[in-house]
Formats: sequence, structure tokens, C-alpha cells
Amino acid sequence: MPYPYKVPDLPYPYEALEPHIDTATMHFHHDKHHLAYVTNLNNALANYPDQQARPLLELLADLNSVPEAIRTAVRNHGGGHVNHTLFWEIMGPNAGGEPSGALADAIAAKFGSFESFKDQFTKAAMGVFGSGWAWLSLDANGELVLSTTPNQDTPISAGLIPLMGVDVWEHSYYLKYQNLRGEYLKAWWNVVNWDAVAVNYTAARVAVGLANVVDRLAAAWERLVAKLA
Ligand code: MN3
Repeated sequence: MPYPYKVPDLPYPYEALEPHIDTATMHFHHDKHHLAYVTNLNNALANYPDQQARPLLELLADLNSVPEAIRTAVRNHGGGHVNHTLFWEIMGPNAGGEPSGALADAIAAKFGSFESFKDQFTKAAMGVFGSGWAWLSLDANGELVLSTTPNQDTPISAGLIPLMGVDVWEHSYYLKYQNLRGEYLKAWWNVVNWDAVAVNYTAARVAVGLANVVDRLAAAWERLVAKLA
């Protein structure tokens, strides 16, 4: 997704997540809120061609490498863009239920059972004070990690690869659920697209595996250079 960034189309119609996530919320959330993050991100980067040329994920993974004048804007609006892009992808119609395969095994191994994971994830999402997200991510050791972030901070900035996340900003549920975040979360589990989360899990495991190979090669190279010196 190169500069200038664009809001991706939803991978399903706006009404596809009814009755759990209503059509009006999807329109406002995708067409207005996500667009605002993208517009503000593009504006922040407008006079920084060097930063435009870098992958957005790289900027977010190393915020200190972003010029200070636009660091907060990249953190908030770049985070908003990648968080929402992932959010649309891990939801879908005729979804919900439970994961299967390697992802199901990993969740059971880490959290005891799928039900226990669901409880812990929901508690984490309920516990976010104000606006933010709850996440399931993979860490650099290939372990599943449950975490929350405030505002539009992304797990990528904490060295994690997010697999799925739930938006608990009020704009994601207020039209239908008003202040009842718990009711929104209960409904949200019915639209989690576990096939999409499983694809993210596989990709993240490959990425972690490659990073480890690169690290081992670099270490072997250093040993070789030291020997030759
Ligand atoms: Mn949102």
C-alpha cells in the first residue's frame, strides 16, 4: 500500500455483518473514520518524500526513526490506517464459531481452551479505558500474545505481528449499542472470520521463521568474518 494511502474497499457489502454490526456503523466507520486517518496520514507525509518512500509498517515498527515533527501524526493516523485495514479483513459474514487447525491448537496451548481465550480477550477489550483496541498477536518467538493498545497505537510498534484485533472506540458501536461495549463485544464474536485470522497466523509464523533464519545467517556471517580477521 504505497503513498498516497487509500482506504481499501470493504471485502464484503456494508450490510454483510448485520445484525451484529449494523450497516450505518459500517458506513460511518469505514467511509468517514478510516478515511480521516488516511487523509491525515497523507497530509502529514506530504512534505516528507523520504518517509513516503518507506513502507508504512516500517515507520510504525520504528517510530523513533520518523522525524519528530510528524511522529505523533504517523503514530495516530498511520496506526489508524493499518489497524482498520486489519479489522475489516478479520470480520466477515457467515463467520464466528471457532478457529480450526494450527491456530486452534496454538490458542488452546496458550490460553487453556478457546473459551478461556475468548473470556480473556473480552476482558481485555472491556478493560480498555477510553478508546483503543484489544489484540491477538504473534511475538518474535512465535508465541501468541494478548494485549491492548490505547488510541490508534498498533502492536507493530511493540514488535508484535497483529493477527486479529477489536476496535473498542465508541465510534465502532455507539449507533447500535450506545454505551454497552459488552453487548457489542458479544455480537462481535459472531463476525470474526477465523479463516482470515488463520491466514494471518500462517503468514506471521513464516515472517518470524524468516527473521530467525536471517538472524542466524547474520550471526554465522559475523563468526566467519571474525575467524577470517
Ligand atoms: Mn475505528
